[in-house]
Amino acid sequence: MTTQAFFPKVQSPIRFEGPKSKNPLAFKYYDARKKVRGKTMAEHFRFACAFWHTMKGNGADMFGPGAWTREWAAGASPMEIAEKTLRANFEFCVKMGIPFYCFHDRDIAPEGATFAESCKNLDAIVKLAKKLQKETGIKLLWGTANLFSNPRYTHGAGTNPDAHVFAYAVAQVKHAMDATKTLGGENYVFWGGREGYETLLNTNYSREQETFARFLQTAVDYKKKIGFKGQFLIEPKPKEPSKHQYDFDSATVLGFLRAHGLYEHFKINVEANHATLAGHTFEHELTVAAAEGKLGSIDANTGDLMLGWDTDQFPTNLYSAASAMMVVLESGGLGTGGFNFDSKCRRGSMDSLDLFYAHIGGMDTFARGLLVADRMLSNKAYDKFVTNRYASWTNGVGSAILKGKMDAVALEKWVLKNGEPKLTSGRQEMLEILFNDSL
Ligand code: XLS
Ligand code: CA
Ligand code: CA
Repeated sequence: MTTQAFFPKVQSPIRFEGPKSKNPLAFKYYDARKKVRGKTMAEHFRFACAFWHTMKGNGADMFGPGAWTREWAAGASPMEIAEKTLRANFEFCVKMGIPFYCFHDRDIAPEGATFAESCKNLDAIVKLAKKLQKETGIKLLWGTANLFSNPRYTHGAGTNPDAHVFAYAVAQVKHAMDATKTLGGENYVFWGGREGYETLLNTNYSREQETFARFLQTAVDYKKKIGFKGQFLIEPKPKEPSKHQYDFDSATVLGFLRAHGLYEHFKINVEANHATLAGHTFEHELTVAAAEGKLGSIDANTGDLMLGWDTDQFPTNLYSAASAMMVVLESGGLGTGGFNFDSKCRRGSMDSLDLFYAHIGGMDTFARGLLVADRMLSNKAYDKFVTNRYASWTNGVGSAILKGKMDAVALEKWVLKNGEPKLTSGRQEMLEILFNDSL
């Protein structure tokens, strides 16, 4: 593949060695070919590497700039670095056995002095990416446009008070969608990093809702125009960088799409860390999306509940992964989506070998979560529990209510005749034991 190896400490692809292995550079649970409920683990997860963290990460945090320079991040020009970084991405994915990657336009190619130059840079890198995808078999899970780093987007992109910035953002999305289409991307993501506001003293909320809808509609129209077949995804996040972000959570996004005639065109990309920032669990956000058949893809990471910000850590919590996998299994899987590691190594993990440990840990956590979810859902003591709890809706008065056959008068009559309902335990503690027993 590439002539230069950026990860010489890992000579051959990471293998599955089973739970007894003591090798930290091996999978203990993720066995790509193992079948669970009729699908291989590889098919369940469709894991992806997040270019911006894995390849571009430099240990920066909000109290310090980059702390290290990766082997591929030095070169004579921004384009030379971009090319090396792209090659490192493919080497990493191949060695990890990760079949997909995801990018923002400005991760893979540097922004130029003008819009035209930025487009030219992106086109050149996309050409190389296409070649490397072909050589390695690694595919693009999704592409997106970075509409939040450049100062021009300080007051938003699709919600900017200045129509000039709106126009720029649409032009950038157009080009990023072209790139995603050229690379056979299976999805295209919209994350509204600065689509929100800081203070109502300078904000026309209704106008911003209107222009945001127009922004998304423009993308929908362009998608149709070029025949891009990938799935559009919106990624909710309640705050950070803006104080009030419009795409607060799954429920808010679905309501917004419905209100603006955009519902059929989008699904949701649920990120675990954004769920907890919104005061929800990861599985809650997955459930809300899945309930409407809108669970499109997952950004697999975790926050730190002791820190109030988006730490984008690699997932290690088995309880959370298993809870999430129960929702994924019950909803029938992610379709064209996958599990993208929108996660970064900590500032103190400066060795590029740490990237391997991090991804292995994340993949094993989810693989184990899948096995636990399967055990829990197959447990005879559990599998009918929820169905039975709602049995009153399948016949008698419940079924008549759902069919709209019981108005308030009829229900008053029914209650007068049938008296007080009997209280039934929700058995939460018993179910928690069953869940823990499956771990
Ligand atoms: C930031 C988001 C971002 C999106 C893609 O918090 O997670 O990385 O996933 O723009
Ligand atoms: Ca994300
Ligand atoms: Ca995040």
